[in-house]
Amino acid sequence: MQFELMASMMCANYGNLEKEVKNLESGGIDSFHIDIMDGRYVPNFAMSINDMSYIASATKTPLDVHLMIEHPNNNIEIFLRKLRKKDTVYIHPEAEYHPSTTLQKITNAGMFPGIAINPGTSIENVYEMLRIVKKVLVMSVNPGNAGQMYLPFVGEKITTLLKMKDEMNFQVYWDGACSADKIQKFAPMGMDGFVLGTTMLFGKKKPYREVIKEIRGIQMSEKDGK
Ligand code: S6P
Ligand code: MG
Repeated sequence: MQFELMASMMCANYGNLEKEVKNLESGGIDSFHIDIMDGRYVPNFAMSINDMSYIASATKTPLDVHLMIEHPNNNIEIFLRKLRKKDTVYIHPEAEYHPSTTLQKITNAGMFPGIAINPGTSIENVYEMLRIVKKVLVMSVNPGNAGQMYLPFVGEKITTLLKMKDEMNFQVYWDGACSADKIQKFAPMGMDGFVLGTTMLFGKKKPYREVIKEIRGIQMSEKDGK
């Protein structure tokens, strides 16, 4: 069973971002999750375009850019210019008049197009976009902050998406309050990856390598049926 692990960089220590990036990279993280917020679409400001550009320049590991901004179509080129072909850009369809136009821009620039689905948004609302995206980021907390509680009603939507993904050709990723029990339950069902924040990865007083190895160990226990 294979699944990707992404580090939610808004939870990193900005006192030494270079060291954080290197330690996460050598610890075996699969990508860097970059939460960009505008203080309007969500009531917070997290990472900036400068943080994103710095991380893109400091590592060859893919970036997973989660845009929590209104009308990204107005200025998405600013982000796309700084990214590489292997990077992913997620938009929130509710934040855009014509989300498929914005997704097309991401595709044309050579990045993987994705949508983020809020806890309160149904699959039916985004159904047509599932045909054109490569990745779906399911929010299991309301967008805007790290360190929130998992919203259990989202589980049913995730289960449905996992049943649809092969036929419609997209991958499904988890964002928000990811814990061991969630990986244990949803990875065997076909979840492609998990964003790790304060719940599992940051502030653990253990090297990232050790934490990531333990998380990958969850996969082994499942496989071995222990
Ligand atoms: C929330 C954001 C997420 C968080 C992540 C943090 O708006 O999109 O990526 O950074 O959920 O993880 P945790 O374990 O602190 O909830
Ligand atoms: Mg995020």
